[in-house]
Amino acid sequence: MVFEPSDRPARIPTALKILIAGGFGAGKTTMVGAVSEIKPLQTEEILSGGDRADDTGGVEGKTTTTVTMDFGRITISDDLMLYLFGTPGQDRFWFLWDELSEGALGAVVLADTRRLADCFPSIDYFEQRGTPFVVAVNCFEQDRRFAPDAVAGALDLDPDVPVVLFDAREQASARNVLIELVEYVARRQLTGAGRR
Ligand SMILES: Nc1nc2c(ncn2[C@@H]2O[C@H](COP(=O)(O)OP(=O)(O)O)[C@@H](O)[C@H]2O)c(=O)[nH]1
Ligand SMILES: [Mg+2]
Repeated sequence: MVFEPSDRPARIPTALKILIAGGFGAGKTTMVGAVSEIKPLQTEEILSGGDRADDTGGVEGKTTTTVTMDFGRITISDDLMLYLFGTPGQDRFWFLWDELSEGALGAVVLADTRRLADCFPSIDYFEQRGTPFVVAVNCFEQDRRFAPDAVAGALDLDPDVPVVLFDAREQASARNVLIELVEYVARRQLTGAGRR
C-alpha cells in the first residue's frame, strides 16, 4: 500500500475551553444552544411555584431552570475548536465554579440590562481569578438599546474589557462574541497583560 502525501495535512484543531457565565435568565442556555454543533447537554428543571429557589422577577416567562450545566462545541476554524461550559446561575452551585474554571481560556459574562447587577458575582469571580472575560449584553429589549460604554461604566469594568451587544438566539451573533473573546485573550498575551 502506497501512501500519497496529501497536499493538506490533517490538522488536529486546538480545543479551548470557554465559560459562559451570567445571572439567572441572562441567556446562557440559549447562547450555548444557538452556537453548538452538538446537541447541548443540559438538564432543565421545571420551576416549582411552592418552594421556588430562584428569583424570577424580570424573567416571568421563564418556567425552567438549568440544573446541571450547558455544554456545547463550536468550530471556529480549521485549527480552532471551542468547548463551551455554561456555569450554573444559581448561588447554591458556586462550588462547581472552581472546577469548571480550571484550564479555561476565558469567559463570556452575559449581562441582561434589566437586571444588570446579576452579573456582578461573575465579574468579581473572574477578576479575582485573573480569568480574561468579555461582557456580552443580551439585548432583550429591542427598543431600549444600551451603549456598550454605558454598560462598561455601570459595571465599573477595566477599560480594556470588551463589551459586545448581542442576541443570544442568533448563531452569528453568539459566535461573534466568542471570536471577540479569543481575540481579546490573544491581544492580552501579546501585550503581556495576561501574565501574572
Ligand atoms: N428576546 C430575547 N429573549 C431571549 C434572548 N436570549 C434568551 N432569551 C429568552 O430568555 C429566557 C432565559 O434564557 P436562558 O437561556 O434560559 O437563560 P439562562 O438562565 O442564563 O440559561 C428564555 O426564555 C430565552 O428564550 C434574547 O437575546 N432575546
Ligand atoms: Mg440556563
